[in-house]
Amino acid sequence: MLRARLISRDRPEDLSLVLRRLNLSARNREHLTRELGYAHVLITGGRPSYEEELVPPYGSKEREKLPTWTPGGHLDHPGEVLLSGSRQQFDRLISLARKSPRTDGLARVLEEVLSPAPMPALTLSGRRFEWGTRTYLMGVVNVTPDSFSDGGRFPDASSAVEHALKLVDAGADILDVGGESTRPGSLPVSVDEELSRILQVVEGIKRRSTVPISVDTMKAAVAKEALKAGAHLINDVTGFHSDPALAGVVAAAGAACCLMHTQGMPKTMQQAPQYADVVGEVMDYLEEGMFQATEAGIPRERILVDPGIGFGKTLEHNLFLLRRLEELRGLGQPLLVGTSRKSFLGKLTGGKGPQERLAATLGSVAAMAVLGGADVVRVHDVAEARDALAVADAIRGARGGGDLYGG
Ligand code: 9MG
Repeated sequence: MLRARLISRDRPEDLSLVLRRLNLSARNREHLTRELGYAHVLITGGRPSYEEELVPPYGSKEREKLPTWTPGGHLDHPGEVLLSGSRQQFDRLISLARKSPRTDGLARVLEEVLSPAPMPALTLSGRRFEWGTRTYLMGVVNVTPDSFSDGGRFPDASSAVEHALKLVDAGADILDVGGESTRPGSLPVSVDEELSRILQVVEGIKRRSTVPISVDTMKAAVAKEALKAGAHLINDVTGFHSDPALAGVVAAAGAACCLMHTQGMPKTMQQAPQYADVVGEVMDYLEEGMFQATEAGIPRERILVDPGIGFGKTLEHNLFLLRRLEELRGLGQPLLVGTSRKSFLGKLTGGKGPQERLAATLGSVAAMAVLGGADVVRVHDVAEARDALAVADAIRGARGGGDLYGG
């Protein structure tokens, strides 16, 4: 699959601030930001012939007007190339590539990563999620007897509802109700069992709050009843790869979905996770799910994607994905990420158990927010995560460098 992956880019907001300090007009600032801003983009799945079709010979003046072209030496990945250059150089390459149907695909993927269209807001239960303004909070309501961090805490539906309402008071923007554990090693449950765990909880929350409700299920039959009971979003940890009827159920209800990546199913997923390119494979998987979703009639603006931290991944895979979330932005969808109390945090903090991972969870949440990586974070400890995000989001949005920077 042809893909442009943004490896790094100067932040246009930061360049523009420095140009403002130099007292340049807004028009000049915009022009210079394009000329000076630099990006590295990795092309995978491209044609080896792109170079001869698009790039003039070495030493020619025309070649200098395009990004530097560094092809990969891999025999088994012949279309890989790293493009490095200013925005102006990329613009020239894009207009050149657009001229022929043989290279038009390259122009399209480059535009997608370098000038991403703003993601339209999502409205759920009357609440607007305006992507890019802050990091939203999804509060976890597990109603499973064996969930890894809070399983068995709620003896009945009404105590789960009470807990859910506390999360809303603490600042949850959406709740995620789950009746089947996805903890590594866990076994599937029947549709009836899953429904008996979640339906009363969804109905109970609905009666007392207008908070948007997500239901974490991979089964179409469960999703159908949950949506009838008033859920607004289906969170499928298999990203529409396990039940072929699920996308149709979500589409028919006009609901939203979160498509998560996993390698394998919970029972065995942590046995020997392996990737040649974890970011690329996660993106391919999520894109397949997005295709199922849109084919079934779910509009793009109602699809969130999630790299599935801890689902068929080693510690190193998890960390690498978190560090490279910016590449996943190339999918053009809001990103939801769940790190809360997960075992990779225990490994990083000397073997702490799930209940002792709050500080580590907050560290991961803040890091993601500062790096601009997640639009929604899925957490157990909403009040604490809200404070961590208040700080991290403010650092990310900081523009007040003093009078010379425009205040
Ligand atoms: C149900 N569930 C457990 N962990 C999760 C995660 O990281 N993301 C999503 N979307 N769901 C999750």
